[in-house]
Amino acid sequence: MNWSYIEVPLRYGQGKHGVEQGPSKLRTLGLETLLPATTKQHTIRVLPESELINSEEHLKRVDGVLYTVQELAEVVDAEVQAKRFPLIVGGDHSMAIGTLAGLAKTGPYGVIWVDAHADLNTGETSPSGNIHGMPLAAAMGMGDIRLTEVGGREPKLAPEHLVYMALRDIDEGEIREINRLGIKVITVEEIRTRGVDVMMEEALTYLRARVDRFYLSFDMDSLDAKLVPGTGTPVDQGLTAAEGKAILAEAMKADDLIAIELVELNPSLDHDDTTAQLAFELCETILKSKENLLLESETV
Ligand code: NNH
Ligand code: MN
Ligand code: MN
Ligand code: MN
Repeated sequence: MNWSYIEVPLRYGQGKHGVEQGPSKLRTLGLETLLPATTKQHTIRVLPESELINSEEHLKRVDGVLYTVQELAEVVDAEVQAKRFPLIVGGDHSMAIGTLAGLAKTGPYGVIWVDAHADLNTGETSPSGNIHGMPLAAAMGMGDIRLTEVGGREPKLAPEHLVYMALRDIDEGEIREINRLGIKVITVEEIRTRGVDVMMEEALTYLRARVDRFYLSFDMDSLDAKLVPGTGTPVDQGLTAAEGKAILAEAMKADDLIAIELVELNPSLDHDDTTAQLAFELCETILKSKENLLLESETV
């Protein structure tokens, strides 16, 4: 497998400084040593703060988000077309507007969204105006046209091609939409009682009945608040570290997985690098997955 490593130092999708340093923090911890030598590396550009026009209460810093996700969409598309496997690290979750739009260029795909939050708000339903709570709505064609038209007019994702995992902090408007659209939700409780492998199998069976490839987006706040002080919006009753790693390891076993994304590490909020260390270990789980090691040794 040929890897593509994409850093997205974006923070404009939410209000807290520091999340833009996620990728550089992972590098400090030694991430580069985990990347196979042939990995194609990219760092997506962000708009300098001095050029930001922060005028819209319902879509905060929208120009800053758009600047980055447009480029990310192009890079993700190019990498997938070049048959490389992107590992995309953030940065806040608004960047997924770009990932979702980039993947859509080559046709339908499924999504496993591992997150405490649904990220299904529009400017109208959002309690915060933060775009990191909106990427899935934008991808489904809901909300402001500037967000829905990143990468083209057509919706980038169908509601029946999405599975949530670890969801537990959902806004009113989002609950309405999840019910209206019939989106599949897997809770922490189900993961705990039935097991990660069983629930991943269920998610993949659901998606495979509908699409022939999928991507996984992992928000650090899917993990329990106690484990992740270094994320912007921690939520109690989340996944354990072992469960998070097992989800990623299971996903990596699937040969129809086309991309993976890790977001919302905020080193400025962290305590003694605990969240950063955990994010590093999650990357390690991804990059050292069995299948990858197998392929690596084959080429030696
Ligand atoms: N639902 C809230 C909002 O839209 C919080 C979203 N925060 C996240 N999402 N971290 O993953 O503002
Ligand atoms: Mn999120
Ligand atoms: Mn979240
Ligand atoms: Mn379909």
